[in-house]
This record gives sequence, structure tokens and C-alpha cells, in this order.
Amino acid sequence: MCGIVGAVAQRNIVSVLIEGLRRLEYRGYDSCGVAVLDARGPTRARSVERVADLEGQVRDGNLEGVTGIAHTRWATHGAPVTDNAHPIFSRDALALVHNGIIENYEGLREMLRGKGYEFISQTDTEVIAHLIHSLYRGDLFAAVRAAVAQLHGAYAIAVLHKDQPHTVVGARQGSPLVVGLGEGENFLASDALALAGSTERFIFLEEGDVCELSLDGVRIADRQGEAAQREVRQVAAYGGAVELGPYRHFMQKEIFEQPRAITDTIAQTDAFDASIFGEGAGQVFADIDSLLILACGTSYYSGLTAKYWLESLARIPTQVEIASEYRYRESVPNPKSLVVVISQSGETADTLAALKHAQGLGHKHTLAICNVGTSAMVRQTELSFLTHAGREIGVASTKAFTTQLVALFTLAATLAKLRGRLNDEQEADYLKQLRHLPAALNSVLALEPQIIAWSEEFSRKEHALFLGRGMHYPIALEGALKLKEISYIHAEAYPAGELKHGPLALVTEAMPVVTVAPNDALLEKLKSNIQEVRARGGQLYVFADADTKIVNGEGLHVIRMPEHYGLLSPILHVVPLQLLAYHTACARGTDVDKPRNLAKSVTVE
Ligand code: HGA
Repeated sequence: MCGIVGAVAQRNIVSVLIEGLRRLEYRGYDSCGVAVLDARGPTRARSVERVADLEGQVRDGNLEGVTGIAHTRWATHGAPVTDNAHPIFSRDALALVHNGIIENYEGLREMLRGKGYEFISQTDTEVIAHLIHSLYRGDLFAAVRAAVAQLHGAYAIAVLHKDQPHTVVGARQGSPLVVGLGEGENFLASDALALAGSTERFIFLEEGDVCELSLDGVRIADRQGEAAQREVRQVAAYGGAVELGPYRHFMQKEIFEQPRAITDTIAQTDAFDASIFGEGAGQVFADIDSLLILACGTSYYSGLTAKYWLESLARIPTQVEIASEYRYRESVPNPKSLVVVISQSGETADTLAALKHAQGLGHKHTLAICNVGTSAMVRQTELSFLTHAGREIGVASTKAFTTQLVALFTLAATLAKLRGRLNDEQEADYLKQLRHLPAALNSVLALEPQIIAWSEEFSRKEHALFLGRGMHYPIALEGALKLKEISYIHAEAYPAGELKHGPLALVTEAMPVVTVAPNDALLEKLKSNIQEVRARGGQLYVFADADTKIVNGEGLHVIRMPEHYGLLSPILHVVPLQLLAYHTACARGTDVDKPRNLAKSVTVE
């Protein structure tokens, strides 16, 4: 999703800004821009193409400066056209970039029009630029503080003013913003990753903070306007660009990285000990009587899968909710419930807002399952479990999902043990199964050639149905989501037993039906559902376990998984669905790593 980079230095910082945008590019965007200050005021270049095009414009226009801001935009208000691309100017004196959404922009726009401001763009962002300009009395830091007090919604901003060379002011509320500290130069970005190569020392701004970057330092004011001291963190892990290696796309690379990602994620687990989830977790786990899982998209499906584990292994009531829905409905809070938030980036705006809402309702116990240790989510929860997926570049999540499942299984087993429902022998068995996962994943990945053969067929379809039962129903949901995200084929998932209650009406030979068929207690029921589809001429594509007696036949195509994986089966069964979506998208020639309209790390509500 959209990205911010800012810099104040004694050297030309355009290359730092462009390189920062390039590092954020994988998140998806539809336009980009950069502005620098020179003696006459801010000058800018903007593009509705790629950062590479912006770089060309900057080079051709000799854009240079020691103070600058830059942005990749994922449009929320106004089409992705040049006039709406950031940086947005106010009266050629001030330039501003913004991530987020200003909810009261219409009222502010009317007020500012009344003061004579002309609006050029359709963005909500333009009100921030004019508002700061209208409040500017020679001190940009003060003007920004006064302006943000009038904003409702979410924002991370970076702004510069022609009368204050060597100054960039930033502010955040609901969207991430981080300060990078250099020697005689300082930086600002929506993600520390953007500043890799420029610094390893960061300050992660807190909600409501306003900061002012100058050549020799940074000052920060908190929401009340008081000077604030924030911890400086050394974060070295951001170095080095991620290489594609022998793979065609990052998504393919990330699918194949899953054995490594899971090895790293389980490395911290020698036993199902509460301490894995942080200091004090034992006490928290003893205190709770239920779980409330809040997440979005793929992370929501990992939560749905976990519900089966948590209720069957630990016998703990578990509710799973879409974060953006939970936040806006009247729920009945239970202070003895552990709120679990799941997000790859730890910056998902909907999930952060839901977390805050839950805390506001009196939920005191919170746990984040997240892939980024420095994220807002980890900082705002009592307990955390870090998945070690490594940086995920593909917009369609793969290794983040399977490592989340590992984290959630570990949580279920840990709670089961604490509640006297896991004896030593079972614990040893589950640990053994977890350790076997990387090898098992490698065998599943070896099915790729068979899946490529199916993907040719799929690439000619416009619709697909996915079926699963029990804990594989969320896996069917995830398979359908992957296919629609990257191949743009309309796909839906149902628990197989629901077929006859409606969706069976859709089944014809033109509708492939993908079925996740592990050899579990529900297999016989699933086989009946398969016959219901065959009887109507439907084409079935079944991922069956090694010992399942489902064989190829008329209208029935079977790929056999190498083993039967028991309780961990969802972690294995999702992999062929990832590969099917990936190869179908490749056959259709879509932009797999940056699917249309989508963005990585969804930092707007
Ligand atoms: N609302 C602003 C910024 C959009 C954004 O944050 N996208 O991720 C706009 O539409 O320009």
C-alpha cells in the first residue's frame, strides 16, 4: 500500500528518495511522486506509471535538492491520475505526502474554500496541505500540530515548506511512520525497510506524535504537544535487497521458501511452553476462559483454521471475527477473553483499529501473531509470537499464512497442555509432527508439475468452486482467495455439505470444482458431496491424501498428497492450492506479484 519517504541532508537526496520508493514498490501502488525544495520553493515530478518512470523524469528534469519527500499512492479518494498523485502542493509554498484517509475532509474542504483555497485534486489529502498552509505562521512544526488536531481518520504525513529549508515535518495517527537517524542527515519513512542502506537507527513514532527533522536532529511532540523522548532502535536486518533467484516471481519463491520459513518459526519451540508467547504469558493463559481472534483476509482464514485446533485440542471457546466488522458492531466484551490479532505486517489498519476497539471495551489480554517484530501490533499487545517467514514481497500471502498456522497450532497445543489436555506423549508427538513439516512440505512442493498440468485447464475458466470440510473449509476459502487475487478468476468456497443448499445450481461442465479431501473423519461425507457434483456433469479436481481411495475417472481428476498429515493437514493442503493459483495466473499472463487494485500491507481502513 502507499509509501512515504522523506529526507533532510547536505547532499542531493533524490536518489535516497527514489531508492526508498523502489523498496516499497512491492506493496502495490498506482502512482508516485517526489518533491524537493530549492530556492524558489518546492518542485515535483509525478507519474502514473512505475517508480522507474518517475526516476526517468527526475533525471531528465535535473530534479535535485537536499530536502525532499516522496510517495507511492494507492488511491482511495480520486482516480490514479497525475493531479491526484502526491506530493500535493498548497499555493506552491508547501508540499505534502499522506498515507491514510481523512474522514472529515468534506467539511474541512468547505471551510478552506471559504478561506480562498482552490482545490486541484479529488483527494482527501489536499485538505491537509491547505489546512497546514492556512495555519503556518513561520513554524511548520507548530502548524502541523495545530492542523492534525482538526483531522479525523488515519494519517501518516510528511511535509515541507519553502520558508524552512532543511526541515521535514511528519505526523502519524493510525498509519505507521518511522524516523531514520543518520550522521548530519535524517530521514522519515512509512516503513524502516525504505531506508535500508541509509541508516540502521530508527525511532518508531507513536500514535499522535509529530516530529521535525533537521540536519542535526529530530524533535518529537506527543499528542498533548509535550516534548517526547522515544527509544532509538538498532535494526540491522533490513539490509540487502531481496533477490528473486531462480524463480519467475516472488510469489513462487515464497511458496518454495515455506519449508525454511517453518523451520525458522518452530526453532523457538522445544516444548509447548507459555514463555514462547512472551513474559507473563503463563499467567495470562491461566486467567482466560476464551479467545477472540481478529484478522483480515488470509490472516482471517488462519484464525478460522485455528478455531478447530483451539476448540478440539484445548477445549477453549474461540470466536473468529473479521476485524473491520468487529470494530463497528456492538459486541459483548469478555475481559477474560484473550484477544488474538493476526497480521503479516503488523500494520494492517483494520486489525489495529479492532485491537484498539477491543482494548477500549476492557479486553486487557492481547496477543499479536505477526511477521514484523517492530510493528505497531507487536508494540500494542501484551504478548506476541513472531512468525519467521522473512520478508514477503508477493501481494498474495503464502509463507506468512503457513507460518501463522504454525504459530496458532503452537498456541492451541500450549493452551491444551496448561489445561491438562496434553500429556507428555502427545506433546512429544505434536512436536515431532511440527518438526516433520519442512520435509513434508518439500514432498508436497514436488507435486508442482502435476499442478501445472491442471492450471492450463483452469486458465481458460471464468469461475471456480472450492470445497472443504471441517478445518479444511478455511483452506478452501484461502484457495479461492488466492485464485481470485492473482488470476482474476471468480472463485468461491463452501463447506462441502452446503453445496446442496444452493451452490450446486452453479455446477456445470464449465465450473471446475476443487476439493480438499484429506483422509479424516469427514472423508466419507465428502465423497458423497463429490458424487453430487459428478452426477451434474461437474469437473472435479481433488487433492486427496495418499491413503484415500479416490481415483481418477470421468469428470474426476485426482492429485494425491504424499502422506496423511493428521491435525497439521491444513498447513500442507493449502500449498497445492497456492501453486494452482500461481500457475493459473502465470498461464493467464497476469502481474502475479502486483495484482491489479491490490496492495501489500493494507494500511488504510
Ligand atoms: N487518501 C489518500 C492516500 C491514499 C492512501 O493512503 N493509500 O494507501 C489518497 O487517496 O490520495
